Amino acid sequence: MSFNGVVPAESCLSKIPPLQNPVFIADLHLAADKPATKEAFFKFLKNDAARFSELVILGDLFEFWAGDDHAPAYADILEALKAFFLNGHRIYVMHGNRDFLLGKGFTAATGAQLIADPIPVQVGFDHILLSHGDMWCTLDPEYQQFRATLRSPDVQRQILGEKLEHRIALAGGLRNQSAYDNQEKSKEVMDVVVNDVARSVRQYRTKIIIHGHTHRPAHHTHVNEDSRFDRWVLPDWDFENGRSRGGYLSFENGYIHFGHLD
Ligand SMILES: [Mn+2]
Repeated sequence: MSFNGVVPAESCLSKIPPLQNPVFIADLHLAADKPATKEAFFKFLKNDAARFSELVILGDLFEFWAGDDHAPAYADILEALKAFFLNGHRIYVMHGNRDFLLGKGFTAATGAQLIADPIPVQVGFDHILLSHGDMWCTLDPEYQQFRATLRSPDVQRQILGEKLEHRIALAGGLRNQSAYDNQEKSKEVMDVVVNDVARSVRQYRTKIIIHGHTHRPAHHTHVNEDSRFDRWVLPDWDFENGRSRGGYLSFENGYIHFGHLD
């Protein structure tokens, strides 16, 4: 069976209207077998996100998404997003390296809009560059090659032409391989290369970056010879087995803040 529709790589907006009052999250890695993390997300939508006009998800909302026909496995999450959307919030979702196959079926089910990686946005009076972050993990050329392949529309068309079970098996294999590879790789290799972030800062004429992916939440101020920029890194989420790791970034009254979940 061949897939003739518009593939996820071709479904992302590269420009969005200015954000008024956004909240940012990333790397929740939601899955059916992570009930506590899902519950934390539902609580976040009700208690924390409700006061923001825009919810911006910077990749890896899902542990893995094998294509929009995988949606029934995540029905409760899609419903929660749809309810949040119907309450008058805008939802923007960026592809991560685990859910790069989110497409038109996902956006139709939730009211969310897919955004390109990276994407410059105006927030209040600031210009901010948003990214999942893995594009700057350039000390790992193998990973970058792999990433480029999976983001190619032709490759995506081919993958989505496979049966769902095959895609789920493929994704499982990739995750095991990546967990194995990551054990072998040094911490440095798994982080972003600041010089490459700085290049994007110059290209997009921004002073503020928000990204996820590295699971190293922090606020860095980087000073180069000719430039200075702020890099905010989102936390990943994990509430299983008594853990309580997670959080968000918000932009309120001209300031970016880390927000903690109750
Ligand atoms: Mn990631």
